[in-house]
Amino acid sequence: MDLKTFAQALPKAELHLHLEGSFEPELMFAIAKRNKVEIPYASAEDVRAAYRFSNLQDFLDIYYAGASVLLAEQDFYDLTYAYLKRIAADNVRHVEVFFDPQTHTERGVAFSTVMIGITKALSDGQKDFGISSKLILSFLRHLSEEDAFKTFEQAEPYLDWFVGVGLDSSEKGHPPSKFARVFAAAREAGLKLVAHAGEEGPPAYVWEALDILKVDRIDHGNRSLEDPKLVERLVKDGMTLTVCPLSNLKLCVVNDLKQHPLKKMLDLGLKPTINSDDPAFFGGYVGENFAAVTEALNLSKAELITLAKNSFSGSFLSEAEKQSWL
Ligand code: ES4
Ligand code: ZN
Repeated sequence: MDLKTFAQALPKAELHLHLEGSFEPELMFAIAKRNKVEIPYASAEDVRAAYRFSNLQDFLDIYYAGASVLLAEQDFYDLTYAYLKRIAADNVRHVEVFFDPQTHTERGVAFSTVMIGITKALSDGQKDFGISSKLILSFLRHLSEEDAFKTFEQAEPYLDWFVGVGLDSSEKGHPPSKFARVFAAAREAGLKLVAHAGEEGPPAYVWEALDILKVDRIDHGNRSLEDPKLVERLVKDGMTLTVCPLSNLKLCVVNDLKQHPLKKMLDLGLKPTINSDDPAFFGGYVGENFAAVTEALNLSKAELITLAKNSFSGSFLSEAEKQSWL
């Protein structure tokens, strides 16, 4: 068996996936049509042709525009179910997915509509594909902390429906410390905490995520490698990094996958995992991310096994559930 086939067949978890980023153009068109919403493209191919980004913000502008066709519970269900159906083929057995409620509530969609549509699909995904799942409510960091607090209040009746909170969207100029109080409130409520940090932002943002937000995982974390003291800290804490290779390539965080820091992270004793981030926009689901780095970085069988194990050990499954995969 070649290494790419081996990687594809490994049981794995995905820990960094934005549901809105799994919105394939064909489904976008179908939902736009049934909701009678106009989109400024003639075809799915046209949409794909627009997916050329030179940085995170370029992508986010198109990502929010695409998400604007999502209105009804069925739309959120279809989006989520399509993702689960697709990743069953990559032998993904567990997922911890982000959703961005503010992207929808800002447009007048009820919080409950988003929540119910997504969770019904997650439950059917468990039944139909045997994929277990957890949901992470992600705050948009370009909006205010007050806005994040409002979202957290709307989420309070649903505290049992999600495992934790995250922080995404435009990183530069929006340091983790901006959300210190709302993360403290989430921690008080017993939730897990994660934050995007060190994707485009400096190592200082990773330090803030650790020391001020007190996160349980770092999403991306690439730029941590610029600071040896930070690397030392992340190793000492056994901190999981949810790394997204094809995303990094598409958003020009790296210029070439051969220069991707994933292998260096493994060599330094860090705990990276491989994830797709926004697969419909970045050219591949988790299986394609595994295949791409296996080739570009010449990963060994042992490294692939470590990466798959990291995905379960870094998850928010119970210790007993983790052990069943390790
Ligand atoms: C995102 Cl790649 C990335 N970075 C930050 N926020 C995001 N939301 C969706 N994808
Ligand atoms: Zn992300």
